[in-house]
Amino acid sequence: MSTNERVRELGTWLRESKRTVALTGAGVSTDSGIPDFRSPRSGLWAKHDPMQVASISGFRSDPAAFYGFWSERFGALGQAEPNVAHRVLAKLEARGLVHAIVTQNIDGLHQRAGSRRVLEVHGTWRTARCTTCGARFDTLRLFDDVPPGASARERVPTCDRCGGLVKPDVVLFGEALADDFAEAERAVDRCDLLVVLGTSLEVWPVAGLAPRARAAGARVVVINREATVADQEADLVIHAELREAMQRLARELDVTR
Ligand code: CNA
Repeated sequence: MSTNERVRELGTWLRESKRTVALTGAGVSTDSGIPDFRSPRSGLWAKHDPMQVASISGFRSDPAAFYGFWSERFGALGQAEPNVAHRVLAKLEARGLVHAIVTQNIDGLHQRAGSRRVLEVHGTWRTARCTTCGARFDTLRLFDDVPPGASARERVPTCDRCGGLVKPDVVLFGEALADDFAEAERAVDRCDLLVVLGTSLEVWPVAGLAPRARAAGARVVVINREATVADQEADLVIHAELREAMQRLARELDVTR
């Protein structure tokens, strides 16, 4: 089957389905200029050690190195705009063809594109919390009072109430998932079509949602540039750039406006 035929088949399944859940990952946002983790060369793990910059033990042992990585990323995340994949998913939801988006992304771009039911199972970068007293912060304001030329250690944000270390509300390796995950499992249990987009599906327990959907009797479709862990068990696999696949899908379902 050609990519065109596969996208047409997905269009038919979306029309037939009563409850479709989209499961998205970092690949949905690369066209917005946000690098993913595992793409060869451009992925963040090609340059950074995940255990240093994305684990709770790395955060606790060297918060300055952690924030050295993240404070640069906050700027990029704050400027990113939704792309065609986010926009088509939002339109599909508005037409009743997608019922929920379960996302591993922390960038908030689905909501910015207009999606309403978004379950952020790995949290969000926009807010942060004191690890001691739980006070909440707007991440972008965390660095407001940092003087220019401050050292990496001086840039580590601390709580203005208790002096505790402040951590962004993203789920790091070694941490429990966000509350949204239980809701995501319920949404997947009730769906009859799960469309997996832009994720290698190597991160657990999210990776378990694809076999979970199949066990509940749903069809599983994968759209990704490279092979994923879910391909073998999927009912339909579309290896393509998301921009092209989603544009074709939008034309197929007449949701281009
Ligand atoms: P990943 O393991 O990096 O996989 C991304 C997948 O997307 C890869 O298989 C790529 O081949 C594929 N891909 C990349 N760009 C495209 C494209 N334009 N078209 C089609 N396919 C593409 O990332 P996962 O999401 O699977 O891993 C889960 C991690 C990534 C979660 O913990 C996230 O928090 C984390 N993450 C999120 C963001 C974000 O919020 N935008 C960015 C980077 C990492």
